[in-house]
Amino acid sequence: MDNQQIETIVQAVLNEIREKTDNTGDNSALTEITKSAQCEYKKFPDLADDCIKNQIGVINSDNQDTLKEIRKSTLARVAVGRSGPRPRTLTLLRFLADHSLSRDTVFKEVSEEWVEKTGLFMVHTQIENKDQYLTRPDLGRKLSDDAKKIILEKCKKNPTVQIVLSDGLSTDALTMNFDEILPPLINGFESSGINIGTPFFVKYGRVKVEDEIGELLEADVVVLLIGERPGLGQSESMSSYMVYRPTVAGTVESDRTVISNIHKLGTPPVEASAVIVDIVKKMLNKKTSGIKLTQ
Ligand code: B12
Repeated sequence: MDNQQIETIVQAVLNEIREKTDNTGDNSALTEITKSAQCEYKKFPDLADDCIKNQIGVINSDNQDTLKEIRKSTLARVAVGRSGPRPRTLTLLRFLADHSLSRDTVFKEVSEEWVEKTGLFMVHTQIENKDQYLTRPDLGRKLSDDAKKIILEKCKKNPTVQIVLSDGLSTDALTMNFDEILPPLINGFESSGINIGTPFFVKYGRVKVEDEIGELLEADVVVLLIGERPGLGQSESMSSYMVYRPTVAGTVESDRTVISNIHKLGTPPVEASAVIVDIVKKMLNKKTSGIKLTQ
């Protein structure tokens, strides 16, 4: 469904509500919606309000408290009720709102101004634009020739840990978590006496690009902070993919260790940075990563 169609549906629903209100002289339709969402009455409820997000739509249930507990325990669309065999309008609108957020964060570009503000330098993979990023994951796993040159020019060689950031599949994951993940991560490594390389940003990156970077810089461990494929209701989630002495030809997926779900409602970024430092120390100690680290 494209944005135009979503907007048409939203407008139609709002018009219908307005009509009912005007014709009957009361606000019963709106009251019903906000009541079912257990929200304070508002003429046009904001779909981003917590009370709308956490609505219990099952009316007259025997056990509202249990439903509330279930609802609180997950972002999944449970206990939203129904209207006959269909979802309620409010549930559908929330679904569409979450869907748009997820789509937006995949398609959004990380701006050059943002990168400049962070003080990082930026390199590109072999991808030229977002469409190509989504259709050619293989090119997102390789650095462009320019990128290789810039990295060799600007980065410290042979670091113990090389930190790399990338937009991946969620621009918001990077921009929303950045301030709370990179500084504590650097502090954590520094206070453990670990020699860190020069952190930088890879535009249009895929996970495997970390292997080429590690090989190029001869790093002991590469920590890649990258935007995850967004889910419905969570579009700011970041992952950390960590690997010991990676090489393009030799590293396989099971050599990586991953922490996912890094965002304010999952593993908060500050907490994640402490976990990453611990894992990296273990990697350096055992001289391995991924499945072998757990054996
Ligand atoms: C897409 C996805 C997959 C796809 C990857 C296909 C692809 N080419 O993208 C498929 C279905 C193959 C997959 C398989 C697995 N996945 Co998966 N996957 C995801 C998902 C939904 C998104 C990942 C993402 O956005 N990556 C970022 C983009 C930019 O990366 P990319 O370069 O395009 O793709 C790479 C990564 O996705 C990576 N990857 C994907 N899953 C996993 C899991 C592990 C352990 C590792 C090391 C790497 C890895 O492999 C891709 C190729 O390099 C996450 C959930 C999440 N919220 O992150 C779970 C997630 C990362 N997967 C998970 C798991 C457990 C697995 C499997 C081990 C499941 C299994 N038992 O077989 C396998 C391992 C596959 C592997 N690569 O080694 C867990 C990891 C938990 C953890 N902390 O260890 C997650 C967090 C889901 C979860 N909540 O349980 N996965």
